[in-house]
Amino acid sequence: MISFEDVRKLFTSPFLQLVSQANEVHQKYHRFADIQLCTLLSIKTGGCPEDCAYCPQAARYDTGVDAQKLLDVDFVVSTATKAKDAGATRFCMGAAWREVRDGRDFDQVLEMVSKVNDLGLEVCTTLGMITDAQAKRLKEAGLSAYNHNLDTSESYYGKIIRTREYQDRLDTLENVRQAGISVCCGGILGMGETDDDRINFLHTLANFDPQPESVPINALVPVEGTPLADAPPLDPFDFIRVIACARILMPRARVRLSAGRLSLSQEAQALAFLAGANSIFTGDTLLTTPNPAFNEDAALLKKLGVKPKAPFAMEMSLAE
Ligand code: SAM
Ligand code: DTB
Ligand code: SF4
Repeated sequence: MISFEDVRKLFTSPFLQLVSQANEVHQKYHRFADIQLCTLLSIKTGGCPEDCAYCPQAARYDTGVDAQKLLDVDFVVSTATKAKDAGATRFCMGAAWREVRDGRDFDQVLEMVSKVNDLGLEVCTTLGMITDAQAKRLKEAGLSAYNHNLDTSESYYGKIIRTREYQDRLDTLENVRQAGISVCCGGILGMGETDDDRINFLHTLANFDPQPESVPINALVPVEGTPLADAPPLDPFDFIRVIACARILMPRARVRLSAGRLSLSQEAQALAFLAGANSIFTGDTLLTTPNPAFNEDAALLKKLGVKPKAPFAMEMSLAE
């Protein structure tokens, strides 16, 4: 059990000391050359009944994102194939659902999972809340990981989302874990949370047993029409501080520099990698918001001398 005070001590340590410590942990558990490229696809966009204050896909906010139906399996498979050809080794499919409902749409998602898995990509989905039975079906279809974020501290959560409880999130994460699916769980910075909220959020994540295999750290992408449209911009040093803490507290996890990279300079991103981030989303769009252009990311990685991660399927065959 990692104590709240230990997390606070770490979080409040001088910036350079923290980054240096994170870097030491990073070098012990990972290789700098190993930065995983992931591609996101919104398979069901908009029209979500939830009230997440940051989200452009919530139906109740006028954000210009229209509700669409679930995408065709063939379109998804062809997008995943292109992502693989462009060097991605993980393909993440997101749906603007509160929760998964059994039926035709879920069956179609299971088919997508199975076909993307057949391409030799790690396959992740983020579909909202799921039951234990749904988690088992996803696992059987070949799902590698399920993304479900805590987003922030338990006490600040109620200020951001009122249509579900923190405990609902924890229950879904437990269902994912019990089904033998790897857990992808992180949060968003820059929503008006305090340092104590950030410490609390890191404390909760780090005390999951086992810890999450994947921790996406997002900077809020402010979207017009959402309640957080005018949130003040996040200081990149605060972003990197949380990444460094995540690396130290969860040494084996893949810490993902996720949404919000457009507001970070390439130098700030380089510092984030030194502090332990080892994954990015590539492609011009995240789910609905813009992301750095693929060519810019390729140029950045080249400048840094890092090579993308080999597909896990290849790693497995090498290990045999
Ligand atoms: N509906 C599902 C859910 O909420 O779990 C899955 C999709 S939801 C868009 C996935 C995650 O995207 C959210 O948990 C949140 O962390 C992140 N996200 C959404 N809008 C964002 C924004 N404007 N800026 C940063 N991250 C955002
Ligand atoms: C996560 O933590 N970040 C990604 C992924 N999980 C699904 C999503 C970011 C979405 C940003 C807002 C958008 O593009 O709509
Ligand atoms: Fe819906 Fe997910 Fe957006 Fe919340 S974050 S409004 S649940 S799509």
